[in-house]
Amino acid sequence: MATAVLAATALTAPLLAASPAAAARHQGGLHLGYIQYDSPGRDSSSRTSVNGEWVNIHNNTRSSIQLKGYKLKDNTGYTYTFGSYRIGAGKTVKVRTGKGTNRAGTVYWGRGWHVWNNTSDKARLIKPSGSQLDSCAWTTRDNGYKNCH
Ligand SMILES: [Ca+2]
Repeated sequence: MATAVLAATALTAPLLAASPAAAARHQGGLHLGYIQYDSPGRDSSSRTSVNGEWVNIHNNTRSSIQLKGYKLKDNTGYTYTFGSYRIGAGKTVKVRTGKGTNRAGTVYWGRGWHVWNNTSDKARLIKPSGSQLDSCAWTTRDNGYKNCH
C-alpha cells in the first residue's frame, strides 16, 4: 500500500511542477491578446461595424513566425485560416472580422457579419497541426472586450 502511494506521488509530482511553466507560456509564446468581441455601437452589417470586432495575436518569442495555416475559431466553429503572414518577434497582428485589404499589422477575416458572440464565446488559436495553442473565453461580465494577456 505504502509503495503504491509513493509511486502515485512520484507520477503526480512532475505534473504539478509543470503547471507554473504552463501558466507562464502566455507571456513567452504566440498567444491571444486583447479581444474586442463587441463592436462599438449597435451591431449592423456595415463594414465599419463588422470590423469593429477584432482579435490581437501577439508573438512574444524572439523569432518571427509564419502564420500560414494557423486558425482562429469561435464556439460555433466559424474559422479564420491565416494565409501567408509573417509576424515579427515581439509584434502583434490584428484579425478584424469584416472585409478589407490585408496589410502589415492587420488582416481581415472577410465576413459580412460579426462572428464573436457579445454575451459569451471563446476564441481559440490553433496551429496548422490542429493542436490548440491558446484559448480565451468571456462572458457578459467582460464589458465588450477581454484582455487575454
Ligand atoms: Ca460581437
